[in-house]
Amino acid sequence: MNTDAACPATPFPQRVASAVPLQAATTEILWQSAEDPRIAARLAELDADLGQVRVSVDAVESGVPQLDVDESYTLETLSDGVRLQAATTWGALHAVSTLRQICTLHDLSAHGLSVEDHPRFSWRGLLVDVARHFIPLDVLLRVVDGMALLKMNVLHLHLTDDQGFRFPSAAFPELVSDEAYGVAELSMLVTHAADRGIRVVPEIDVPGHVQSWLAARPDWGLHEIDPTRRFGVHKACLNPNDEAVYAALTTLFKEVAAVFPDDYVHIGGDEVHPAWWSEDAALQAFIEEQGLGDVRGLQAYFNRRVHGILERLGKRVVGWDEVLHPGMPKLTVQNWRGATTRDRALADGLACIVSSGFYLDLFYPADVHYRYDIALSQAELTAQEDALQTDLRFQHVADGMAWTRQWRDGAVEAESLSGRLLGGEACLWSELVDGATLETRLFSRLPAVAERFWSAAGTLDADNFYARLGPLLAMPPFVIALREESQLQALGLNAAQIAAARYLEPVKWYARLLGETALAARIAGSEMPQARPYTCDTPLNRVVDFLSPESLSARALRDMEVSELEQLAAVWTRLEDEAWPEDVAAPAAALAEIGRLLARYLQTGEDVRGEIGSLYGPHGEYMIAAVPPLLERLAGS
Ligand code: TNX
Repeated sequence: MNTDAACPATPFPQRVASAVPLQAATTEILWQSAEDPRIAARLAELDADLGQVRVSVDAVESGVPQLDVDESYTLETLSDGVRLQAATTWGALHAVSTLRQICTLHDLSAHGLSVEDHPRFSWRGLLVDVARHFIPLDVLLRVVDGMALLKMNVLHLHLTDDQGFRFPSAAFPELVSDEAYGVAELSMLVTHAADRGIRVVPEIDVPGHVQSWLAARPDWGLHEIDPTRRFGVHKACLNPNDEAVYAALTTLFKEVAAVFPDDYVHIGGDEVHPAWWSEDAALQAFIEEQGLGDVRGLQAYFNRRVHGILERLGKRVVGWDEVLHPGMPKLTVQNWRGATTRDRALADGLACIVSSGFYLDLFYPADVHYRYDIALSQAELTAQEDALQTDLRFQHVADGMAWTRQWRDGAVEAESLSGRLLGGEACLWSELVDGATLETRLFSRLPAVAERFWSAAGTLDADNFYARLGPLLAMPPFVIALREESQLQALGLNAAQIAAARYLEPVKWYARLLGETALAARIAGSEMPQARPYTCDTPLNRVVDFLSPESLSARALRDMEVSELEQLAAVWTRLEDEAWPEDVAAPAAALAEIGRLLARYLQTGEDVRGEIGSLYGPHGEYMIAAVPPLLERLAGS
């Protein structure tokens, strides 16, 4: 049986017919096979008395995990303890994660339990962008712990970009940002991850997204360029017709391979700005001479060269979906620009990792990610993309979302898709995320993605998922509500303000990142990154930064008793009496007005839905998350 990743409460815990309550005072491991130190360590961390844990692991693994290892396991409660069986350490580690969830969220002793579990996809990843904002090692270690609890198995580190270079190159120290990891730190991360069944895949993004490199090494590009703190697509690009560039990449990737033992290396390849290459006479002559066609063909040439370098290092290579081209080497394609690049990759016989639908930087609620099943047909997935534009929650960004339809150019109709769907990756780009804000941003929605990648295709009941999500998010290392509360307290909010702020959410999609001017420019077809409101130096220290992107308080309004609604309405009407941070004053006033409208409805039965709906937002960078569930609640009552 295939079961849930996020919380194994459903559907699997089945009462074993003869189960008697567990009478355990201590946990004692009885090895039925060779002792497995990794399993012993994880079991020792469980804060529970499990009795005798009989562990049988056919293949005890001491190295790093790889794609396609056997991750299946079985668990069973016995009268005096638990039986855990797995073909490999990797499967046994998942069994311990399941046990940890059960011990925390349920009463193990009351459950006769029989679980037979395995993942649906073997690549269940998370990208963390450590380049735009540096993410300290201790945060990454907790990210790994959270991934392990969700049975995810690939941490993709986006190590380099225009704004930062976080890999500690000894050969090219001039590239390395002031804030970067040490080799020992990265090795510790790799070990910490492997001990939890997680691979670490490094990304060195080339040939675009390299302004940080070229500011230090202009000889690898075509023009002198300053360092940048701005976001957006930059023109800086490596010179693809310079042997010194390939020599440097050979040296750099050797260093990367020495630190990251995984079979895969990611070479980026996204958003290569055409300006430098198309305006350079020598490169145009090179394109002509080599019959490459255009700058896209030139990127395919570059990719073939880089693929060759990595192949000689024994690596397999992943690239973003812009690498798709008739002249491309055999790369694994990571889809991100909407659903259709998945089928373009699969139609070319390539392996594919799906990330469109799982962008955690877009502030989407979990249900959006939860229903995006990566094995659905292209037509079903594009229909889901289109549906977001008519979803009330995304009305304020519907025009921007419609702009992404251009990504469907070149879509193929699936006649035969011979490539392999390896799995998927959630992505957390960090323009608006730093070490202090990452965990709330990430863990609030990651369980939805993890469950999508692990569980059976039919596990799609969002209400059921949300019923399990709240308790799960209270577990370490997630502790969403606790972290949110202490960070809002540190901003000076009192308890009433924190409770009210929990009915707000950040605006959706790229509305924060682009701001009004750049958003309008993008829709009009001329992106103006200089008009973006945020840079690397903008402090991420306001309420909007610490709030969970999805308000579970708001969701709970759908089922609230009338008496509770009355109390809430009364509390909201008084919100303007509080001293609010400047950017929260407007949404707080709107919530107060909604309180008055709700009170009026509850007293008179008058239809106030139109007025409540008109207060939804945006109010600066906030939406009143309470509005959509309230409208639903009022429609139903
Ligand atoms: C596009 S997604 C990018 C990233 C940005 C993201 C959000 C992808 C492969 N490239 O460099 O962080 O948009 O702005």
